[in-house]
Amino acid sequence: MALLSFEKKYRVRGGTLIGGDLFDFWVGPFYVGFFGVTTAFFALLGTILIFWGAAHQGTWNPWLINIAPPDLSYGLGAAPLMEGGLWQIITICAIGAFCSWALREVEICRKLGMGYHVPVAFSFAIFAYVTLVVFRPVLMGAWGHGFPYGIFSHLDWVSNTGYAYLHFHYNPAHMLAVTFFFTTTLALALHGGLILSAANPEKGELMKTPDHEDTFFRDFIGYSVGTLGIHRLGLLLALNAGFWSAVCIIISGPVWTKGWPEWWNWWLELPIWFSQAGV
Ligand code: UQ2
Repeated sequence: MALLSFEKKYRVRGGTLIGGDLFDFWVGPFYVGFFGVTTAFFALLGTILIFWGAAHQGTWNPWLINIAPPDLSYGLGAAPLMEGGLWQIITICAIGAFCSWALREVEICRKLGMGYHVPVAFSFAIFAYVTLVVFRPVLMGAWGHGFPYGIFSHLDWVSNTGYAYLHFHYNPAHMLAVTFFFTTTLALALHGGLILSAANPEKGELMKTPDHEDTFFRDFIGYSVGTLGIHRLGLLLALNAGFWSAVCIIISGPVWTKGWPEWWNWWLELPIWFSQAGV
């Protein structure tokens, strides 16, 4: 179907979650929708508040702008605007914008009669963010455990939080998350390379088909995961990367308060080792 007739067929009203026909229209190429409006509202307000906070701090150096969460002494209460209150409102704006964006994806999926894979995937990213700034701080009893909004400041937070558990790479969930991140890049590199190699033939030759893609990997490693399979695999790998990232940070503090290297003592304590007298 040509693009123009496709749009004529599918750019129709309906499929909205709330509000009915309100905002159920397009502005140029963009679908507006109720959640487009709420996304714009939260994103704009949050961004303005970051700039407002920067103005009060007296730095416009983009590397140094820092909107910090409240001091731990405020616990889970509301803090004064310039002492973490701004961070609290900006966090609400961020969550409002991210969730609105996900629901906007849902509405567009419904209009087109597609599956919800994209909003489901995005929800894993939202879950990882909300774990950092809401779930873990709530479990640890203070908003001050959230990470600060700033380029260098959030890097310092990651480093400090890592060292608080002595060596974060010994965190088993962190190991899983890192492994999934790397495997995602491996899968995307293989897939991107394979598609481009088939789609870019020698000058004057025709583009190759998926049979060539299958055959390359069958010749190469005796197995092809398939054209649909590689996308299932990619989604599975990417979602696991985000999921285990959230798990690795939520267990650091609420579940395990010691250094992560010490967690592995269960291995040394297995009753399978030859005992030494008195040990
Ligand atoms: C494949 C296939 C694709 C692909 C890729 C493969 C025709 C176009 C990349 C090969 C992938 C395999 C064998 C899985 C590798 C496993 C991990 C965990 C990275 O067979 O089908 O479709 O893009």
